[in-house]
Amino acid sequence: MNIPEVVRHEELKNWISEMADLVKPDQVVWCDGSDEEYDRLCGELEDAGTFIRLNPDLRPNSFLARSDPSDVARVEDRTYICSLNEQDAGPTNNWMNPREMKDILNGLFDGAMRGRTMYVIPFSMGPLGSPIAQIGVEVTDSPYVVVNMKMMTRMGNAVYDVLGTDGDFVPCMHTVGAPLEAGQEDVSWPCNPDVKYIVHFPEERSIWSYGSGYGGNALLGKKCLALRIASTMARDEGWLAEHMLIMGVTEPSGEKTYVAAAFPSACGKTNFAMIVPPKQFSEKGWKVTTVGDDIAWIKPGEDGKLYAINPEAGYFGVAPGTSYETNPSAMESIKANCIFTNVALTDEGDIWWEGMDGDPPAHAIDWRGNDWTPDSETPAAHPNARFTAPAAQNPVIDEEWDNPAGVPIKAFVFGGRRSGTVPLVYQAFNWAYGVYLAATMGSETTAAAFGQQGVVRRDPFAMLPFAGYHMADYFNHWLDFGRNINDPPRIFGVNWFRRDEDGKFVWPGFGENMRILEWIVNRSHVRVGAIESPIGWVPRYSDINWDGVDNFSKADFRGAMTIDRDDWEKELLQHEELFIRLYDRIPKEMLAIKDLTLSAMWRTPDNWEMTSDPT
Ligand code: SAT
Ligand code: MN
Repeated sequence: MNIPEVVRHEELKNWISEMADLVKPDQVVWCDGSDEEYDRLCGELEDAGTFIRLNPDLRPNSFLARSDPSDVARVEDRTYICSLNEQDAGPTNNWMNPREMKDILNGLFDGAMRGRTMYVIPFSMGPLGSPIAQIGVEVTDSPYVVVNMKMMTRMGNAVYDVLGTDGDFVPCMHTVGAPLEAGQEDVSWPCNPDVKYIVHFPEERSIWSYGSGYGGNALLGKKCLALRIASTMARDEGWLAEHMLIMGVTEPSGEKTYVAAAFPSACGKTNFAMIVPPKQFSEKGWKVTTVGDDIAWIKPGEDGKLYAINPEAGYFGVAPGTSYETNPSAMESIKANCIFTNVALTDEGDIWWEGMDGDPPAHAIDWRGNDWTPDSETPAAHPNARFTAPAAQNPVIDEEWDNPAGVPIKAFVFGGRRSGTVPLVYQAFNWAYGVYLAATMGSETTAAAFGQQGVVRRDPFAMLPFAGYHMADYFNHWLDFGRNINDPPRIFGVNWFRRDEDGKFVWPGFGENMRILEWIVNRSHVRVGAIESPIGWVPRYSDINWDGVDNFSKADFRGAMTIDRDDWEKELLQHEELFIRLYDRIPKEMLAIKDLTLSAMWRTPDNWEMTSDPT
């Protein structure tokens, strides 16, 4: 094996040669992260039929990949947290004894890269050398993974300088699990349709992934390292690894406030991170800029403030529904130099998906490679089709997004998709109430039928599939963390998805969310009023800036803000179900706050009008 000179880390070299002995590839390639390497690999992917080069006039230097229909999303039921003790993984994670799991994996990985190339990918999650960043090294037999990692992380030789001779790194093993026998022809998307394992060893801080080439199953820097492993590091070391976007909100005065927000998958996180303020705001000088759209790592600074970085360097965004109407900055970000997976191909050699601006094409090739017309019964793009785009192409990227020191966070926002019960916006009374708010957040799994509520899945902190340890310990870590900060960020809940009795959304959403964001920013600087409701502080109609709105009445606002006692009694019972599931380690604060909220509900008079202006 030819080890490049830049690699001076004995432990890393040993690990790579051990792995090569195990998986038995035809050759080992140490990736340098250069543009030349990227172009060469994209060319090879084209030759192999994995990539289709898009029309260079319409979508320069961009490619389409179609995955195997069995390999289109993260596989939560195949994802494991293999801590030494089962209790440490908690009831919300799959667990197996680490020794048993190692036996399985060693068997599966033995010879798994036969007939293929083993790539070694050095990468940094976060700006190189940032005190908040972490280094990983991924070994993979998928060149598709290599080129995606180049966009999603800081990848390349510079990582070895940071690593030196004895720096820490997270070893990430990945194989598509499809070895090639001599003479066997490859397929365009190799994977193992029958066997998949996405495995984390939190004590050892290592990741093993087998059988999938898609997204978070295979790009191991993202959900596996930056959330599951990092959350355990954060617990042990006193910081936070969160499923949050980070945005900068600039006011007409020039003051900028950074806000971090957590939403479960498919609640429009990327859109919110790139929100376009309504004309009445932008004309006055309001601006929103993006630090990150998916993950935040947050550490207390010497000055007592909390500093956040986006550990990623690209966006792996859901394509369907993305348009100039819903997210112009995302559309600008994907004009060139992108990889598209499982979207449709137009006759002109461009991409298309459901929800894109304009009319659907009269004919296209769908994500399975079949002819498609608007009359077809199946969608042209897979619902989980993705774009991979460099963050630097985002026209509203924050100027501090790459700052190794991070940006100071002033507010945390938590939101789910709820057709009822949860008001448009409310602010937790204090840190512990905020932890409660986040711990009990939920989202509806299925689109709600008219007038009916869908099924609510509790998704604490939007971390249900991503917490690398016992969820109740995670709540405890948040409580502890807040105890040690003098002036912690304020915590808010939002719900853009409430519906009326006719099933219609009560809040217009999109750019109008800026009005709620302004209140959040003002509240986090303690400079606007609010009134007390049983669940937290809420704005009066007059506390929100309605400039330029003529079709949202005070009554509409009341509809969006209602906190109904019967609904909340049911809601609190559902919180209790979550707590019972986590009973062995649930912090007593959670139970106390539930009881306090219930008694506050009962102390509130029946005719209480929280949206009335006290004049
Ligand atoms: O595939 S990813 O895990 O990167 C995205 C997602 O499913 O949230
Ligand atoms: Mn996500």
